[in-house]
Amino acid sequence: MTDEKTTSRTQVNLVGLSKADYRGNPTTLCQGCGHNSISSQIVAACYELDITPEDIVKFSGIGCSSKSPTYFLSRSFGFNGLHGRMPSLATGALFGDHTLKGLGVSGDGDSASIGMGQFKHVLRRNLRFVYIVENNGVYGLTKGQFSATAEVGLYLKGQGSNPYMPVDIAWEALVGNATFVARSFAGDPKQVKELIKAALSHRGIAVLDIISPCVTFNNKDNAVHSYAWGREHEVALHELSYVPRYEEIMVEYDEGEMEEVTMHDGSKVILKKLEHDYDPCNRAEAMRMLEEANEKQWLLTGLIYIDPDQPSLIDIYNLSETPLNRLTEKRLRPPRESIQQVNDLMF
Ligand SMILES: Cc1ncc(C[n+]2csc(CCOP(=O)(O)OP(=O)(O)O)c2C)c(N)n1
Ligand code: SF4
Ligand SMILES: [Mg+2]
Repeated sequence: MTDEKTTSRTQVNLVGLSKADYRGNPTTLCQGCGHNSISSQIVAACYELDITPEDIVKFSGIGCSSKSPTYFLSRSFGFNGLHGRMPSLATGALFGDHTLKGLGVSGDGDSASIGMGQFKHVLRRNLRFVYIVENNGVYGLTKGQFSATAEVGLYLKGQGSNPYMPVDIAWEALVGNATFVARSFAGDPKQVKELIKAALSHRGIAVLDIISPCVTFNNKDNAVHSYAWGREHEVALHELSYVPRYEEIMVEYDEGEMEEVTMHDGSKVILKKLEHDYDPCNRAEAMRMLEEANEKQWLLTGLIYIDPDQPSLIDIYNLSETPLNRLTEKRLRPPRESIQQVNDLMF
């Protein structure tokens, strides 16, 4: 056994678990698939945040990406839904038990094609939910057809040239009133991990559009969703380090201005700014930056937008502190007098 493996088995976090307790089954995806790298960062983020795996519930739709919840957090409950239907499944389950943290993995086909309607509506409801789109520009599972996020003019063997303009997941999330919008690249594991940690602490919908290359069907160097293009064009909005409340604040970057964003639950996202003085609370500026990035062909990564103050779906319905699925029959059944009062009001 290597030193690294021994350490990861023996070192435990604040809830007494080792990193191995957060892993899932061995992956069956292609070697080098970006989705595998994202699964590893979900494992690392949950371990570092000291989350008890049983407090998370996983969701997905259909696709290679949607298979990946099997490869992390095997101690958490998981629901593999129908194609494009992850949001309604998650809404129902989290409404039933709002004490669980919801984490969903979808694909660009699953969210930007068949599931676009569901995607848009879960945003405006502000469900407390981490919504990861593993975006590779193709339908990987069904052998590489263009998805709605593929760039116009992309040429793929067996598909020809894509004639359509692409859907931009981050843009759709922003105009759809998502309260947390971020973009990253599977080849940048540190940024992916920090963004997942921040998303897990957000009290509303957190959309992470992660460019995740399909090494089998869409990884030519000139393709926007490839490793080579991503590495060459990535422009980070800021260096990002998420620091939970109970950890000592450590800053590992040398220079530059710092900005602290206070989330609804008091936790913090610490941003180190590069030369551009970027404010992720400014929605209009976020839109302008995305538009400029598209024009200049930058892969803009980092926390693009956050609004920690919007009420979530659970706040809007003013649900009882005890989750609905744990209310006893006695508490669910109103007394005879209350029913009489309602009836009296109606007739
Ligand atoms: C209702 C329905 N229509 C079509 C399919 C076929 N199908 C399975 S996965 C998929 C696309 C998956 O693409 P994406 O979400 O991008 O995931 P990836 O495999 O690229 O990770 C399609 C069209 C299906 N399973 N169900
Ligand atoms: S076909 Fe593409 S998306 Fe699917 S597992 Fe292989 S590399 Fe990943
Ligand atoms: Mg895809």
